[in-house]
Amino acid sequence: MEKSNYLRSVLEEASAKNATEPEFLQTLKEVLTSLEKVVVKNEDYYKSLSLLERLVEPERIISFKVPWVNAKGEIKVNRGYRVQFNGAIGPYKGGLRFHPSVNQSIMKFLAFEQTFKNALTGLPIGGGKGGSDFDPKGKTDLEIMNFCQSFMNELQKYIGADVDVPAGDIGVGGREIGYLFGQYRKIRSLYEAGVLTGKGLEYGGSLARKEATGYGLMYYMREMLTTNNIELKGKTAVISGSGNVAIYAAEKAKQMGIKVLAMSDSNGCVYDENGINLDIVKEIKEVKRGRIKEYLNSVPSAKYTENSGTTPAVYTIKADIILPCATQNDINLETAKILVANGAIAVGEGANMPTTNEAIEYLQANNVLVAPAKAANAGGVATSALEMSQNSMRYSWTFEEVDKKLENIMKNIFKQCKDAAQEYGLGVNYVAGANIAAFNKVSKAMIAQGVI
Ligand code: NDP
Ligand code: 2IT
Repeated sequence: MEKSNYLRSVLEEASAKNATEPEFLQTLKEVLTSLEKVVVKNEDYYKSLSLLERLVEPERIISFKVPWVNAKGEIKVNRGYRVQFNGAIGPYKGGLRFHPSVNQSIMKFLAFEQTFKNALTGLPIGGGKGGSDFDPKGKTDLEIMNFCQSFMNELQKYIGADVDVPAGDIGVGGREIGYLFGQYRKIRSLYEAGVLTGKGLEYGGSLARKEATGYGLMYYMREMLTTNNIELKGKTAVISGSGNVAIYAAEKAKQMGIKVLAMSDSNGCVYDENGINLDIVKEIKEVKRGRIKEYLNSVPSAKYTENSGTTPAVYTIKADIILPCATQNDINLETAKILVANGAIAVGEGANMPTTNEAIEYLQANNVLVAPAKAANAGGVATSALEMSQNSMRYSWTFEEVDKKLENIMKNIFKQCKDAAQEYGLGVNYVAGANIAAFNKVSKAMIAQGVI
């Protein structure tokens, strides 16, 4: 294959410049490498515009102090971020993550991926991401509220319905969005519904937003499998995670006739040979905010395995469909080898970058279909964009209307991945297909708007 010297030099320069940011470098390598054939075709043109150099540099990185008072009256300080990566297609859009692991590298990788993902939705949204190294685990409601209010005191300077529209991600769900929205409304003395998405249904939220990422993942999976003549009905699945994405992926999988054998959290996984009972998982995670291990209190016949080593226990369970819906780099090369040995057919990335670059290569080389995160989990942000549309119209669609739009969007996203892979002779490499299709859109928008 012809190589692009331009692409290689941009990657080298970016690697040197971002040497201390491994997650950001990982996504840059995956994306740029998969664009080789596209860049080779337009080498001189892109080089003359310094297009790739401009693509890999965030438009703006905001970092701020978040002081707050805990239930004991102690003063705590966390660090907040918002990375506004690329606004060529629309206002910056992307979630907020509250997790102790949050740092600038993770924020940049997520915001970069979000730019590509949002382009694939076909809706007018640019790419951004934010969050904090705050750990919500074990905090009281009041502590969460205090933190969210302090976080918003600063964040409000940088967001707005036509500027930047945050939503949820790990550790940020309906409760947090409510507190963030309340504080924004108080500070600005303004009811600006479209400033945040994932809102409660009583104050401007969209029906089906909560379900959208997981449902969308399964709509994409169905397109991918049926295109490859594989029936979904009767298959088995395991799901890493038991948060928002995992729960609604499991719900839709079950509706499609797939048996979900196991789900997990960061401590370990539960295996239920009769299929996971989602009502129990919802009660544990959405109501009690407990641990997945508690599933055994309701289903004593289920098995719980604590995580140990570098392969989360959930991936040692044999299943046809593997749905990583927890966090980044959950599936490394060693885990990919276990999945292949166990006869997995497909991996659907509900989480962002859950599979390392080496693991993706190994899975694809061994005929496991990979549904790439940027495409397969885009249903969440797409439905956020539908929430923004409803807010602008001061109107709301029914659950069925939103769900139907989501399904069509996911079908269209899969088609873009498939067509781009075909055009460049990449077979069923939908990972490259997603990157190419998204790049084509973002790059055209950037070129049209000049050097800004
Ligand atoms: P939640 O906070 O609702 O759930 C996260 C789940 O992942 C929990 O079960 C958590 O377990 C588990 N987990 C395991 N290991 C880790 C780890 N090291 N760090 C963080 N979580 C871990 O988050 P979401 O379901 O919203 O997000 C899951 C993934 O999906 C993330 O990668 C997110 O970026 C992505 N995503 C989310 C979208 C959304 O709309 N929410 C849209 C598109 C992608 P524990 O409780 O033990 O921490
Ligand atoms: O990773 C993601 O796409 C999200 N966390 C959802 C972002 C959004 O704006 O709904």
